[in-house]
Amino acid sequence: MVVIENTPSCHNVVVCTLCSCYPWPVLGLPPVWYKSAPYRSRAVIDPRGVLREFGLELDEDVEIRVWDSTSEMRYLVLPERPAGTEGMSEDELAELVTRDAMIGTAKVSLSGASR
Ligand SMILES: [Co+2]
Repeated sequence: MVVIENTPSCHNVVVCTLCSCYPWPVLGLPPVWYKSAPYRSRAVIDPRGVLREFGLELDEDVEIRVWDSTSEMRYLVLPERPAGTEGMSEDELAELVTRDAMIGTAKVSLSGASR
């Protein structure tokens, strides 16, 4: 398993174009949309558009990298730390992290789980 880090200039998204490979030991069962044909094909062709449909609008100057999972290689996104969390403990930060943030279809926000 490989963990890829989101930064202010680069956002990572995980997909499995072939089937539905997923880091299930860490994240549990994949959401239904992860296994859907539209997500699997469009995440590669139009990642910015797909993220927009998830409610995630990224600036044009933010690079989007799409990681295609296989049975040998699974990816997990390390979300970007949101502003205003400087004084928070590791446990408090962990509570902000959502499943979707670790797939890359959401960011971590101070308001917690947004979906
Ligand atoms: Co697969």
